[in-house]
Amino acid sequence: MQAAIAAMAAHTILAASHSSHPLLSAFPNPSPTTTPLGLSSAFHGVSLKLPQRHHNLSLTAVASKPLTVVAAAKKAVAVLKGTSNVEGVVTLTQDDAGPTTVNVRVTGLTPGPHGFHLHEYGDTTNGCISTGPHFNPNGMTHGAPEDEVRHAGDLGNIVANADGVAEATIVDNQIPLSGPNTVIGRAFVVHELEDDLGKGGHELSLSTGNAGGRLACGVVGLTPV
Ligand SMILES: [Cu+2]
Ligand SMILES: [Zn+2]
Repeated sequence: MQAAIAAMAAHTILAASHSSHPLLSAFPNPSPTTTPLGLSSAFHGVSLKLPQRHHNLSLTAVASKPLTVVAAAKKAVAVLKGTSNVEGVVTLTQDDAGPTTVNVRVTGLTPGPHGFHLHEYGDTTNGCISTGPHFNPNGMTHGAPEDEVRHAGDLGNIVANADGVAEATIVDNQIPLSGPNTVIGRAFVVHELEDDLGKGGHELSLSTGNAGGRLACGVVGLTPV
């Protein structure tokens, strides 16, 4: 009898670890925001290469230490609000020390591109202004997400459709959910204007991308995996 219970318990543990196994997340997911199709429409520049790298990392990690990878999966969320109708939800997931996947949905925007960044502080006591400058732990100037010289918080632009809805999936290596450069406790900001990615020739191009006012912002907090 005891052996049977032990066997059942072992089976339960095995099933539980399989259901949340990172290997499964490496395969195409039915959710439209995480399919390869969604990625290709949302990415700028190097982003197309990153999902493959993520895939390889997952497989390597699974082969060497499957249980610790499950334990190291991290997830966070930010709810974006402002003084206008603009609002949104941003979710961040990271397995082990791999890149962070950011799923964005913002509504109430004017159609077209809007700068989208992680700012330094999770402080909204004075609205989005008190979130400070772009998160910049390495002392760089402003740039595009695919540039080597960029703020860690530079995530480029999200693009709103004719209905004012912007949806994007961003995969990035500079916004981890743990460690010295964690973005937990910092804030996402969506801007009034397009981020010129440091190349606009404006006096603000190398600090903010001249992206204009802050329409909505939200502090990044941990959420159950
Ligand atoms: Cu910003
Ligand atoms: Zn920046």
